[in-house]
Amino acid sequence: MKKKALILVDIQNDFVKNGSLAVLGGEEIIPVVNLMLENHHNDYSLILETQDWHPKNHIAFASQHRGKKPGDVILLSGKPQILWPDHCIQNSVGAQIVPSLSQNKIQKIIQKGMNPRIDSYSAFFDNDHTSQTELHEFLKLNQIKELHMVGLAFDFCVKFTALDAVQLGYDVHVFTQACRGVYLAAGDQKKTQDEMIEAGIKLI
Ligand code: VGL
Ligand code: ZN
Repeated sequence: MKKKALILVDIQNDFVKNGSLAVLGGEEIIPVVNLMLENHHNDYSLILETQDWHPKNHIAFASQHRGKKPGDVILLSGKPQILWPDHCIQNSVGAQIVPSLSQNKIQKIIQKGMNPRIDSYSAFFDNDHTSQTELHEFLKLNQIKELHMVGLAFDFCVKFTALDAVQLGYDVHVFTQACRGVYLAAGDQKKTQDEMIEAGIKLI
């Protein structure tokens, strides 16, 4: 049997109702994830949570750019970067894991987005792929071959974490009932799903 890990992506106060970057219906995934944790925790060798964890001067915040607002796009080293409202600032309430999530089964938290100069949607690599978190090493150490993912936001951190995971050789399954997306443009949900399926990610 392949060893499996469950990764809960960015289930943090700022991404649910009343959060600064609230994802529509983000809080609806909490009971679904809690049920998975309750009923299926024995299927997993590891259960991890990722945490967006930005310094307050992060370059992806619109507040750091004169005359820019959330949703605007700038070029960073020639690559488009969407600007966001300030969110998940280190040690703030908004950065905390949503308190109604059952956290007693979570064995490790992987933080990301700490470098103020570059964004990091994926829990494996920064967006320019030059530096990586401890996630891959930790999964290798535990001989994990299969990853199941849930969380926020489907079209950003879940997507890029899943895409990197496939690239790294994991068998990746995403439970869409326990995900919600930002969907900046009409059709983004379908586009994200197609992209993930094309990459070999299994959508459940
Ligand atoms: C996320 C935008 C900015 C996410 C994080 O968790 O999907 N999205 N930072
Ligand atoms: Zn962020």
